[in-house]
Order: sequence, then structure tokens, then C-alpha cells
Amino acid sequence: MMKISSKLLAILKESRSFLIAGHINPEGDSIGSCLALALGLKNLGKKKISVISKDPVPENLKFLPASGIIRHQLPRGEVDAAVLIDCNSMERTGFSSFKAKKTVIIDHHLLPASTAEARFFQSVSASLVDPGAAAAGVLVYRVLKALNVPIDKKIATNLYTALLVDTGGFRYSNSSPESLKTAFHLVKAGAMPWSITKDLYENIPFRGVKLLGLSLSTLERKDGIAWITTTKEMFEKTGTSAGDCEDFVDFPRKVKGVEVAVFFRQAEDDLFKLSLRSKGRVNVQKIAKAFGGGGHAAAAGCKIRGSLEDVQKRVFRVLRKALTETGR
Ligand SMILES: [Mn+2]
Repeated sequence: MMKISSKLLAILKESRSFLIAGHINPEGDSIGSCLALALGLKNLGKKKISVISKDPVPENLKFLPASGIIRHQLPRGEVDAAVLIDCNSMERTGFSSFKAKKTVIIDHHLLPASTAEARFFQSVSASLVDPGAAAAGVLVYRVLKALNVPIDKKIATNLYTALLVDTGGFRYSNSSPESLKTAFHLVKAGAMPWSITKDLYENIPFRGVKLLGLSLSTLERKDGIAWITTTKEMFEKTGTSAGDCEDFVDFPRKVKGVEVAVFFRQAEDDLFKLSLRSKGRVNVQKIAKAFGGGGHAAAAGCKIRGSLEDVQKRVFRVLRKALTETGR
């Protein structure tokens, strides 16, 4: 387990005003971890805390305690400390810069690939980046414990959600002893698993399931790869947006015999956002990185410009190569 630097704790203890930001297209780990830290700092007596997200809070995360405090624009003036959570570059926050005396990163992604991002990372005041942590929420939990913040029900609900989302409901390989132990403490502190499950997973708007139906009709598979696509036309037809297809990549990955699942989401006429999932043989972080993206070995993403046909051809070529190299 990575040690938390005393500098990081000192910054959080000594700062009076905070800006807390997660990543674009936020999910449960990003939002839950940001809110948990905000609530924890509030319990420490901090009064000036802005939680910001470039993109809206997804509908199924609005149940999270304190989700109403999230703003989409930067606060005026300079804060003492900016905290980036569940991401490690400015680019991932969706903002160009923060006015902050100090910047802190709490994240569990691998460090940035591009040199500009690496420079930003080198420039921050303190960081806790532990790719071994199942969720950023686990790191926020560790930080709050180190700060002696009591974990109340609101914090526990946010952190349990963060953990639940990033471990796929404690099914993925990151469902480690630490994840489960943290979950144990969070449930003891008041997080209610069934209530959170209902709010999170059994609460999809009708239009979202319609979009899933259209998207699933594109399901194909070849050479151990299965994929589905959501087009702009499908979004328009169902009145949905990117936030409605958060877990779509899970469907091609459910297919028997599939090693890698890919979800193609059309962002612009000639721009596709890819989500990649691996069942273990292929490191999809490397694949995503080859296209300028990033993530984890089992879950990664990138954006590729071109027609759908062209984008698929390019990514499948790289994937097939990786599958051959790791072939039995
Ligand atoms: Mn995460």
C-alpha cells in the first residue's frame, strides 16, 4: 500500500479554500470520491469548498449525498488548494487551468503518456497515485482516515458507490482484500448496499434502455473481439446523450469466448470515443495509449478520428496483433 505523503496531508489540513475536480464524463468513482473528500473537509471545519465537474452529473448519481453542490464552472478567484481526483492531468478535468496556490492529485490511473501531461504532473505540489487501488474512492478513504475525519453515512455512501462502480460490483480483478475491507468499513459506517444498488443500477431512464436496444443490435464478434456501436442518430432518435451509455461496453464483454470488448460511441460525425475491456490476456491500456488514450490494463479508452469503418479497421488491427502475441 502506497504511503500518503505528509506534504499532501499538510496541504489539506492547512488550506482554507478548496477546489475539487474529477474527470470529464464522470462516473461513480469520480463524483463519489470528490463529494466524499468535500464532505470530509467540511467535517474538518473547512468552509470554502467548490466541487466542479465539466460535464453534468449523470442522472443515476444524483442520489449521492451532497451531489447538489457540484458546479460546472470554475469559482472566481484563487483557492489555496486544487485537488484532482480520479485523474492526473488538466486535460482529463476538462478545464484548461485552475487558479490555485497548490495542486494535489489523488488518483489510481497510470501516469500520463504525453510529455505535456507528464510536465503538469511533475509540477503539482503533492500526489497520491496508486494504480494498485481499486478506486480513487479507496484512496480518498485512506486520506480521510489519515486526517482523522470520522466517516459518516454521507461520506460512506459516496465512497461505497465509488468502489462499487470501479470494481463492477466487486466482480473485477481489482476486488482485492483492500477493496472488500474498505467496503466493510463503509457499510459499517452506514452505506446501504441494496439501496445504493437500486439507485445506481435499477434506475435507468426508459430512453436509456431503448438506446441500449438500438446499440445492441449492432453487436458483432470476430477473433475473440466483440463490439457494439452507438451512433449520433441513435442518440437523436431516443433523446439520449453520452451519459446514457456508461456501461454499454459490459454487454459485448459478456459474450462467451470474447477476450476483448469494444464500445464505439460516435461523438462527432468523424470522431469516435472507444471503451475497451479485456478479460485478462490483452493489456488494453497499451492499445488505448497507441491511440493517445489511457486507462488500466483491463479497462481503457481513447478517441479516434475517422469514419466508423476506418476507426474499427485501425483498432482491430492493433487488437488482433496483441491477441496473436498473447495467444495460447
Ligand atoms: Mn476510478
